[in-house]
Parts: sequence; C-alpha cells; structure tokens
Amino acid sequence: MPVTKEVGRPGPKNDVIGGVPTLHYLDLKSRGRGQVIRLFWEEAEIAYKDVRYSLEEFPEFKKTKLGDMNPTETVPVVELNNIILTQSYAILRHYARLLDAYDGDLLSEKYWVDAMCDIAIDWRTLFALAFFSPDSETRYPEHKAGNRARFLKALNTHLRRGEHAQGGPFVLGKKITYADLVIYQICHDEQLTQDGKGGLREYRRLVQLLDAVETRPNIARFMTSDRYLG
Ligand SMILES: N[C@@H](CCC(=O)N[C@@H](CS)C(=O)NCC(=O)O)C(=O)O
Repeated sequence: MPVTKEVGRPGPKNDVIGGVPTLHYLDLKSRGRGQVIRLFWEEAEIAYKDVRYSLEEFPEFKKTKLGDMNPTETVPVVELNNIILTQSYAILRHYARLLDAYDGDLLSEKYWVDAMCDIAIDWRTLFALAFFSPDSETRYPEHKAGNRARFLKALNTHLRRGEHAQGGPFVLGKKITYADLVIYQICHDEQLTQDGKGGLREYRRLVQLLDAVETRPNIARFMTSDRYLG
C-alpha cells in the first residue's frame, strides 16, 4: 500500500488555497516531477499530505485509482476538496496564481518565468528518456555530453542576459519564482547540486541561482530534515 504522511501544520497559506492538498507521486526519494511540487509547498509553508507509491505497486494503482483520477495515468496528481489537478507545471502555475506570488507581477515577468520553466521541462524530458532507457549505459553519458550541456549553457546565458534576471540571484532577480524551483530540481536530479556543484564551474550564474534556492530558510530547513531523502 502507498505510504501516506502528513507534512507540516496547516497555516494561513492553506486557508488561501482552500485546505490541505494531497500529492500522489512515486517513491523516488526526493526526486522527480512530483518533488518540485513538494519543494514549492515547503517554500510557501503549505501543509500537505504526501502519498508515495512504490515502483512495484504503481502499475496496479495506475489501472485503478490513479487512472480514474488522471486519464493520462501519470503522476503527480493533486487532490483538494474533490478537485483533481494533473500536469506538474500547470499545478505549480495554478498555486502561484492562487498565492499571487512566485510568478512575477508584470506580464513580461510572467512570460519570462514560464519560458525559463519550459526550458527546464524540455531538459527533464530528455533526461528521463536517457536515464531510464534500457540502454542508459550509453544513452545517459551521451545525454550528459550533448543535451544536458546544451541546456546548462542556455539557462546560464539566459540568466546572464535576461532583462528581468539582472542582479540575480533568481530568474526574476531578487524575487524567487516557481521556475527557480523547477530549475533547481532538474539540476538536483541530474546530480549537479551535490558534490560542491563541481560539474557546474562553467555556469556561474546558474550556480548563483541554485545556491540562493538552497539558502531559502524553508528550503534549507527541508533539505536538512528527515523529509529530504536524497
Ligand atoms: N507532463 C506530465 C508528465 C507526467 C509523467 O510522465 N510522470 C511520470 C513520473 S515523473 C509517470 O507518471 N511515469 C509513469 C508512467 O508513465 O507510467 C507532468 O508534468 O505531470
């Protein structure tokens, strides 16, 4: 059976979003598309219920409960007050709008935040294809030298040049957004935030963003808690 944990105490932000949401996701330690939603809720002080499905039990639930909730039969799925939300990045954008935070104020800022997130989405798709491929022994190293290097360079260049990113450390300068968390999580899952970020020496502006995410008080507390599973 999936393991369910209640995380945090419901506070004012839960009132804003209408209660305590439930996340259904795979038990992939602190990794994957669902983890970004957990990270967002940790940052925003939203208490949540965390339901984790092991890789062994997922196929069964995909055909039943999860498939009923989500026609694409994928996770993450979020439930709150009998409303089901699917598609991880649409979920993050929805919560940013509900909180009126984490996605900028000006329309041009919102565009920029969405665009930076979309680059990380494209990167994650290629990462997952290579990493989980039956030929991962050859495909993942190819991905690291090819697509991954291309996305790192693109994100770093955008962050250096982008009008709204000037002064850093985040995608929107001083304001943290959901896109910072999405970028953080793909770098984390590619094992680039660990080991002193040694693989990111060429991407100093990106490292500035990652360091700033890690030192947000709520994120730092999470990363050093027993909820962070690596
Ligand atoms: N675009 C979707 C992709 C969802 C997705 O592919 N989820 C993966 C886990 S990260 C999944 O459910 N894989 C299992 C499967 O497809 O059977 C999203 O962002 O939510």
